[in-house]
Amino acid sequence: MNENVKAPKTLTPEPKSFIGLPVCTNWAELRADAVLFGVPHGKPYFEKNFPNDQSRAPFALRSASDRIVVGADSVNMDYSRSPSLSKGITLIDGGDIALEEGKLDQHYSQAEDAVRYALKNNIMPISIGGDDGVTNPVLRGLDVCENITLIQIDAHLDWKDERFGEYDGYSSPMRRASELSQIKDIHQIGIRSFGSSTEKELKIAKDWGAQIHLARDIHKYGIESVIAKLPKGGQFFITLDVDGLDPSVMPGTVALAPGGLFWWHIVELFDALSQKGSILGLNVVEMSPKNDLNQISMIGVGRLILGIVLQEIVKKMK
Ligand SMILES: [Mn+2]
Repeated sequence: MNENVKAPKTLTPEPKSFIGLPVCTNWAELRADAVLFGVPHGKPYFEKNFPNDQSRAPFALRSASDRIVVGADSVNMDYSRSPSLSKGITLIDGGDIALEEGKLDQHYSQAEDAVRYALKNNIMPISIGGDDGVTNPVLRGLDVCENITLIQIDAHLDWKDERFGEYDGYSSPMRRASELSQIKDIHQIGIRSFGSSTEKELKIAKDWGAQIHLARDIHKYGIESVIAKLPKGGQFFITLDVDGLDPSVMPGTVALAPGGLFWWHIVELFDALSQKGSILGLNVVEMSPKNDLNQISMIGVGRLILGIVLQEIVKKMK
């Protein structure tokens, strides 16, 4: 277990905090049940691709605040008051991880520090990318915990060892995860696309024991077929690449692939994780504001975040 726990340096959230939450950029003073923070920059494969549109996602998500929840109360206010943010739950906007002098290594290590610092202090980390490269440091920061079941929602397998010499890019997060001692098992949910693995990597993933749940099977047999395979009493960490969802649900992404998960699939999956065990935290990546449609992807992601935080923390308070 890593004992080297440091608070990250973060910047004031722009244009305003997520759903009007209180802001804390000095994490040494952070007291909360959960903290949301941006990690705008994944390591690019080519310099010309930096920065990318995904790096604007924390800004775009916060910009959609007024359409995510009203009065920071219940997400489902029209038909259910509970769970509710007014029940003494502290969710804080922790700002964005800084990018000092363009140093991506430092950006990554601060993202790692942020996750580690939050977990060590019993605060649920909610990291907002950035492209899927961001997932690499986020998962490394989980090393203050053990026996984690990693839940990856994604159209892509992401088991490439490296691409263009980069080992920490957006095609490698599951490969890097498989090397971490804190990751006990991996469930890959919504898989249906191409580009982040070949037959060789697929074999490596299967040999390692990754459980691959194809989107096609989920539509055929229901999300219950996935839920049945998740460990009871599991300690789950969710990494959500929004391209795992169907483009009709989440158009605001880059690597669109037909046939993805629908809204209620993901809601039921998250509810089941909370019922079966505990959710350590959430990482959301690959949101692309320029491809979004009337902010629907940002609204969806915002509501998923609140759903998880509220459900999980209300459960702990009982
Ligand atoms: Mn993907």
